[in-house]
Amino acid sequence: MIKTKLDLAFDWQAWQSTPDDMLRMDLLVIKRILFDLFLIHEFEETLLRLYQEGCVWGPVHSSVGQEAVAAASIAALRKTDKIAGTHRAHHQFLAKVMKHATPDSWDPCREALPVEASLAVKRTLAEIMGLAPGYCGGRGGSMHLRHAEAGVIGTNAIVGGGIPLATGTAFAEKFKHTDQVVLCFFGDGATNQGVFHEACNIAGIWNLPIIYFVENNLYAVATPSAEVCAVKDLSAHAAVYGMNGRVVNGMDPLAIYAVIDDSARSIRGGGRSCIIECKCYRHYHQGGEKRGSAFGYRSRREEDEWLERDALVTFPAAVLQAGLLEEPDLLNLRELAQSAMMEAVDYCTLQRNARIVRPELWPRVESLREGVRSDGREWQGVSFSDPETFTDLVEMKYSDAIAAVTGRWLEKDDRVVVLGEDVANFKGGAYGATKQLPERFPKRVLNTPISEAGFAGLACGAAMSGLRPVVEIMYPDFTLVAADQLFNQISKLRYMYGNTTDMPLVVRTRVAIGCGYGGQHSMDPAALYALFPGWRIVAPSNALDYVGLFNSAMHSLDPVLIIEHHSLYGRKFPLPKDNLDYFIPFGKARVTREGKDVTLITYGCMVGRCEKVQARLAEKHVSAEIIDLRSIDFPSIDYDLIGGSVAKTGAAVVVEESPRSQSLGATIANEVTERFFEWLDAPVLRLNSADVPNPVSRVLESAAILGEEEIVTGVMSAARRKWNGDYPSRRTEAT
Ligand SMILES: Cc1ncc(C[n+]2csc(CCOP(=O)(O)OP(=O)(O)O)c2C)c(N)n1
Ligand SMILES: [Mg+2]
Repeated sequence: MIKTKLDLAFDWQAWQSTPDDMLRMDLLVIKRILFDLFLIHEFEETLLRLYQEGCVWGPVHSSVGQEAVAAASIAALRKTDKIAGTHRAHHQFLAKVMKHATPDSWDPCREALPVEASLAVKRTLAEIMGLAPGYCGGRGGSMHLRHAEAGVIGTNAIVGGGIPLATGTAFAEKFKHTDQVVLCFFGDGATNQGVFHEACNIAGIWNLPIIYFVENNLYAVATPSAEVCAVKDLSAHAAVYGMNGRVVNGMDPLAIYAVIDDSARSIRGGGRSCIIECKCYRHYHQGGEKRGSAFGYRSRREEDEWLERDALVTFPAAVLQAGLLEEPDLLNLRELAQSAMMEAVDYCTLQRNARIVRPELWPRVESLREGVRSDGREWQGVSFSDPETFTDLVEMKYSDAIAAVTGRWLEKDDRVVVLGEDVANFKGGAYGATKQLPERFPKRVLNTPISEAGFAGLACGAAMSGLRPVVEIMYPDFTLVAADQLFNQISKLRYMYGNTTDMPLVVRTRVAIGCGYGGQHSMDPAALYALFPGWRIVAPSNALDYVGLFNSAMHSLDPVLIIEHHSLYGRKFPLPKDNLDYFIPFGKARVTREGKDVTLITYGCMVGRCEKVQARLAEKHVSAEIIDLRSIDFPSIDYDLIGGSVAKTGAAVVVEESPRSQSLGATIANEVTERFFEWLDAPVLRLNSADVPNPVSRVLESAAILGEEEIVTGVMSAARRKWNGDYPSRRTEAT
């Protein structure tokens, strides 16, 4: 056996400053770092007092102990660079908004605080207190801060959840050929989350302009980092993602500044992304004002040692010792920070017998439901088509129509990018849905790693940063692998960030029920996505609808799920010749077949199955009206059309291919009953496939799937109940 020792091609360094570095630093930068240090500290201590006084609702994860990390790292960025943070992000947020609100030439030792900067402190406090003047109108609070103009993409309360978004922003910046860098902050705990690794992998292969910055404060709540990670230095992870790794002391502002400055420069010049680990300490417990030792997971001695090393003590002392500033300068800086904070407290609170929140600053309760989705401004001036009126039609396969309309968008909108597994292989994806697009748009149709959470989250960040991603999730079941990104992030962030972002992305996925692929490849995802109201969902039952709904999806400022079905892929449908640009509105269903006895409410591939059943029902003297819902997220279901139909037929059956427990039907049936009870002559019936994970065996699978025969039987029973047990045939004869 020949064993050869292998080396990782990995540039790994620890950085530490020397007294000489201090002398080489720009004095203005030192003053700014000092000011930010004092301001962040003052802010956090004041916030904890407000919290104890009952003025702050929700947790306060203070950054006391980690002030220098944010102050120095953000000092090394440009104003236009972006940052993302976590549940513990007041320090980063404040440093970035202050950078935005002050001129680069502002000298905090000599000049007053600019008005915009004073307002930035006030608005940051207001947001954390849940007040209307906050950057997200109080919707986000302490853990979900966003200020896009200042370059704060957003902070995130899901540990690790924001990392793919930040990576998506870096992707967008590279795609747009800017030279901006993203600094993505997170804790040691987040490095054990899968999305951290998925995002790093994508950033590594695409060499994205991002710095992953681990604030390793040694604990995740009360769990020591060493107990949950076998690697001592977390930047070692960089080795496997083709990145550079750096370690720096969080109490050494000069080293932090230098390492960020160096990394950002290198990235702007096309160099590798990197993972920087900053060893630091939070002096308090996870949240609130007690020390960690009060909970027994660390010792007072350890805490006291870190307090002695605290940058808030050591850095000003080093600046004095170097003779760069005098004691009165430091006093000035401290007073400036304190007065900015006092003004912010006065802005947000009143001192009566006790301190209270200024009542006039609470958000309007009437605004509660605003901002879950776009206000619809994107639809002004858009004219919609009724495809029934089209003449001059040509035949096209459903899958070719997907590729054609996607290609049309790639052609006409340079913000569009297509992402997914194998989308650029086989000349157009595993099932032809991107046919010919890889060769026409090689830089915009991109194969991703098998990394659903990573690329769904990347699309989220990219959409928030001005791109229009189209993401293919190969099988809907894989949604569950990316659930946090799709549901906690994509669906909720517009609302949580106070309607300060749009989320224009499209997810396409192809249902494969009926292919023998089994229980992990046979999901109808409609009901799952419908649980999260940020999502719009369409399920085009034919190519004509596909094109019109795809166009609306691409134009929408909300995330849209397009549910395709394998049984439609190979079928040909009419399409207007030379016109792939028409829009079909969301929320408009269609009667595909008229009838007078019972309304079948359905969508997607079941439309065709119901149409086939209609003839068999007619033989049994039951006349069925078929409604193709098209839009199937709950707020978009076209109850006007359904109501009109039910008023005529007096009976409704919801027909879905999904198992009963994973279907939209319960909600639809309930709404129809509540809204149209007086018109109903029978309870609303639901027909679904069997409640089992789809079995592979051909016999079992076809027994599981709701087939024509069962639809006939189900609809007949609805008709019988409508006619009080009379057989439809007798009733028909009688009328
Ligand atoms: C996915 C997820 N799991 C658990 C939590 C609960 N939680 C909030 S903060 C935290 C610790 C995070 O530790 P770390 O990443 O080291 O950041 P630090 O708090 O030390 O800044 C945990 C477990 C969460 N918010 N999200
Ligand atoms: Mg930690």
